[in-house]
Parts: sequence; structure tokens; C-alpha cells
Amino acid sequence: MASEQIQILELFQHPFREGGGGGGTGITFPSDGGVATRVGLGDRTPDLGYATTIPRGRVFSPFFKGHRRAAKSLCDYFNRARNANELVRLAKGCQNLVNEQLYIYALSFVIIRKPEMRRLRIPTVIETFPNKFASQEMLQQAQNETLRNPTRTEPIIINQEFSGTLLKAEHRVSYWREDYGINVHHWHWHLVFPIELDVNRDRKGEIFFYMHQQMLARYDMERLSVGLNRVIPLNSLREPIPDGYFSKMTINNSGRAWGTRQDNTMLRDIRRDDFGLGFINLSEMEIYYSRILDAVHQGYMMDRQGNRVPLSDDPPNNGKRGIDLLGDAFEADVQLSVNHPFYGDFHNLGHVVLGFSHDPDGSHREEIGAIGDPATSMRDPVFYRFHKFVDDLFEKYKLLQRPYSNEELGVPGVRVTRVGVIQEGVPNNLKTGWSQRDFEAGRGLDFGSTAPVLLRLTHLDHKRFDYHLQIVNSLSAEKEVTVRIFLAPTLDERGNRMNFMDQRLLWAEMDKFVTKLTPGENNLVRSSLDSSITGPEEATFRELEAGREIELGSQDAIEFGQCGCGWPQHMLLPRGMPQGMDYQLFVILSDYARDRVEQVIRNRACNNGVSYCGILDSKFPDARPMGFPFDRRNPEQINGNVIQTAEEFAAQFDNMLMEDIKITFVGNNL
Ligand code: CUO
Repeated sequence: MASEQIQILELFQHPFREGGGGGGTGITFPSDGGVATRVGLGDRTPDLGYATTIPRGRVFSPFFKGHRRAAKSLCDYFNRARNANELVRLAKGCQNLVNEQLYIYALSFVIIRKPEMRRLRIPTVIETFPNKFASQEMLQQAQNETLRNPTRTEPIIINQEFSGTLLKAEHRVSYWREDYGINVHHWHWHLVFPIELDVNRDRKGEIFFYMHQQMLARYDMERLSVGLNRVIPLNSLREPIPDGYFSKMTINNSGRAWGTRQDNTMLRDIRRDDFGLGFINLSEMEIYYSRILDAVHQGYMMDRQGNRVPLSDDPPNNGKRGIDLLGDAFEADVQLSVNHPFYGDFHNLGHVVLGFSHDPDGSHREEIGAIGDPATSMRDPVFYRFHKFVDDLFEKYKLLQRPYSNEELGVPGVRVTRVGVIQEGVPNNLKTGWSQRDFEAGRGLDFGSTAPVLLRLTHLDHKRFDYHLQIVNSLSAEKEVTVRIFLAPTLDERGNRMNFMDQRLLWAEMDKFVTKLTPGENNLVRSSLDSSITGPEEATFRELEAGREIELGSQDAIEFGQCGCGWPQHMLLPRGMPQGMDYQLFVILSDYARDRVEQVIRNRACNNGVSYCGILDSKFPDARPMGFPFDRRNPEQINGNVIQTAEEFAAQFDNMLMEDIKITFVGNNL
């Protein structure tokens, strides 16, 4: 086991290095990214299918249709391996024949998904591709310093404002957009919810909606913390994009830069044959969008045979929820979309047209921008504008659903009497500040030195805290409930209280867990470390080489996770303000009898970050619509009382309670 792990780690090192594995085997790559020609490989010819269609040194992105086809070929090829040794052999045989980023993507995909290999762990993508997390200039500086002094042990400090200055208000929140952890999470999310790779995970379309909606809620909370308004959607493909983005990063080790975007760039039709994209017309995208909007308003989609597929979150006969169908049609997977030719591929094409806005026809030979790759797209402000546009359509659908009934919302006999948080002995005032984490960049670079190259990244952070809940069960028997905890800012941009519908989209899930209440008073303490949205970070090469053997299903496997999917623990809280910022906690207990999903969870080693990532090979372990109860509009009246705010809503139910808390940003004094 240990040697297999070490061999796997070797595959992830120096992805840009030439000469390893089966290099020089006679495949030639056209510079325009067309299909590579396979010549003279005899019986060593790996059957790589379309995997060789992406040139080395260029971007690989699952947002491109052609790249998904290449990924399918390489994943199929690696999937033949029955064990780690075979995978190592296959991988080494084609390492120099395929695009480096595709290679790491396919290796990661197979290791995560194949039951025979789940005990193996993949190193963090930061160390495999440091060029997706730090600027070229800083990496170059780090290399130079290391070459000058190979025994150097001090890290190179990555300046948090490397991509822009505060001259532009949007950059106030770039520490959040460019946080390494959220970008790793997003890369991993798209790896474990791939499209067109024969993966049909439970409620995939719905989780696409929910995970991205929650990231937007968190982004807006963060924006309010730094005095910015909530993000404004990119409501039209024909308007200038107000925010430019210059990532300062590179795509490969030879200095090929990501594309950039000036402020106020217009989107245009795309003609990028070098990416095998053919024509992408904005007008066609608008038609796809409008067909989905029609479906929302009409209440049904149309399948390929012309049959109506009803859109409802209360689907008859336990069919798919409407939100799930919409997510699958929007994202969009040829195999899962109810009618792919008709509803198109709006979301993926959106990433592509945004990414090529600076060079839509390739006349400048420029690469796609950071928005074009899931590992870097969250760095770009337009990511949020675009996803807000996508989310708005999902929300239009959600608002057409009936409000939840009292029976669905309540849990008779159960009352939450007290709720709060305690951090380092202080109640209801959480502190945030800066921390640093070091990564090794030398494993991903290739500059002829084996000396470690350390990078020090600064990130938002907080000390662990606990939720304290006092609950009275007045039933005569034990009662199983799901505890759902949300956080939202109390006030809007103008310092006003929000009504239910305004605050609805800001509620960020903090935790969700199942517990048994004994009759009488129950005092629950729940650690922030156990959050349902966060997961342990992917391990660094060093941590993995330190050689902790991970048994499948063991506590270690759960703690350290192989999945890597999950919101980073250090980003669980919004920054808040130096003078303290008002937030509200909302706790709702729901009846577990209604939430329960009957199943035996097969892969316990990958069940972190469940609310954002589900559980591999298992159903999503909560039968309610994701986002319950804030995914729907509020009932206008409950028990004759008009409901306009979350407080008025919570006041109608014993099983809900709100509490005011503060979040104070203390900078370097954490
Ligand atoms: Cu995650 Cu657009 O889906 O980025």
C-alpha cells in the first residue's frame, strides 16, 4: 500500500516535465489542437482515442465540449487498470502524449471513483499546478531564490493583492475570490460532478444549482462585510462587462499566460477552431436561455420525442424534481439533459464566451481567461455576475413553487429554547482574521532543482467555535430531528433590515446534522469543525509522503478525506467588520422521518462536505429540496399572522429560533 501511494504521488509531480513515461513515441501534435496522429507505436500503442486532441502546454477545461470528449477517452483508458500498479504503468505510458492538465484530471477522476483505488490519496492541486494559484512573477522569484540558495528554508510570501489594487472597489474582495481553498474546492467539485463522463450522481442538477447558489450567498455576505453591494447579475450577453480581470498567472511552465479582460469588454461570437469549438453564437445562447425560461414559465420541458416533462419540486410518482431537471439542462450534460439539442449548453458556453472575450476569433493567439478553468474561474469577478444570472433563472423557477406547508415546516412537540455560538469562551461574537499556510511549489514546477520551493499564502481564518442549542422535547419518546443552521447578514447595503424574500438568498448553510432528542431538555454542543459543508483539505505531498496508511472506511480516511470536495474550513465565516458586523443565526429542526433517505452508505471514505458534494456512490442523504426552507418563498400568512420577515416566520414555529450575533474582523491579531 505504502509503495503504491508513493508511486501514485510520483505521477502527480512535475506534470510539465518532458522525458518521463512513454515519451518520444512518435505522436505528432498539430499546433491548432486538431486530432493528433498516431504513428509507429507497435504493440505499445496506447489506445488513447480523443485524449491526444488537446495539445500539451495548453489549457484543458471540462467547460469545452471537445475537452470533455478527450477526458472521456483518457478516463476510459485509465479505467482499465485493475489496481494501482496497472494505473501507474498505463499513466507512465502516455504521460508525454497527452495534455498535462487533462492527465492529472483523468488520473484524479479514476483514483477517486474506482473502488480498488479509493484508499490512495491524491495530492492537493495547488502543489501539482502552483501556476494556477500564484503569479508567474512570484513563482519565478521563488525559483530564482532557490537556485541561488538551495538550502533556503524561508517561504516566498505571496502578496494578497497581486492581481490588482484597491483603486478598484471590486478588488476589496479579491482576497476571497482568489483564496486557494475555494478554488481547490471548485476544481474538485467539477471533478466529482463531471459532465459527459458516464457519471449520473443522485440529484446532480439540483446540487449544481444549490452549491453555486450557496457560493453566491457567501460571496454576497463577504461583499457586505467590505462595504460593497451584493453582486449584480450579468443580465445580458450584449452588455459590456464592467470588471476586467488580469490573473497574472500562467497556463504552463513556459510562461504561456492566461487571457485577460479589460474593463467594459463586450462579449462576441466565438470562432476558436484551435479549441475545437467551431462557432459559438451569442444569439444561439440567447435562444437556449429563452427556451429554458419558457419551460420555467410553462411549467414543463419538452423531451426529444415532444413529450411534456413537468417541472415541479413536488414531482408526481417520485420523479425528478424540476430543479434537478433544470440543473441538468443548464449545466449541461448531453446524457442527462432532457433534450440537449433543444435546451443547449448555456452554462458551459457561458464560461467559454466569457473566457474568450478578449480574442474571440483567435487572431491574437491568446489563451482563454481564468474563467475558462474550474480551478481558476472563481478568481474572476465575472464568475459571480454570470452565475448570478444563471441562479436568477433557477430562482424564477423556485418562486413558482408553492410555499412549504405548516406540516412540512413544523415538528410538533419540539421547541428550540436557546441558540448561540461560543468561541474561546466568548458568546455570540465570532472573530475572523488572517492566517498563513505554506505550500511546496517545486513539485509542480520544473526548473532543474530538487530543493523545496515554499510559498506562503495568506487567507481569511477563524478559531474554531461551537454552536450551543437548548431544545425541549415534550414528547414521551425520543425524537429524531435534522438540525439545520444558517447564517445571514442582518442588514442590507443601506443598513436596513431585510424582508424574508430579500434575505432569502443570503442565508448560507453553516451546518446540518441528525440527532436524537431525549424526552425533556436537551443541550447540544456542535463544533464548527464538523460542518456539513466543509471538508478536510487535500493533503500536501509532504503530508502524504509522511506515510499514514489509510484504510478504507477508517476514521483517518473520513478525517483526512480522499474526496477533497468541500468548502474550506477557513472560509466558513464571512470576514465581518473591524467594528463588528451584525449577523443572524437561524436554526430549524426538521422531522427526520421526512428527511430520511433509505440507503446503506457504501463509500464512507468520501463523505465530507456532504451538503455541497453529496456522498460518492450514494444518494444525497436528505430527502428535502436543497436549501430547505429558504429555497421557496414564505407563506404569506401562518395561523392568521402576516409573514414578511424571517423573524416573523421563525416566531410561528417552536422548532425554529433566531439569534443575533456579531462577526468582528481582527486582521493579523487572530
Ligand atoms: Cu462551477 Cu460555472 O459551474 O463554474
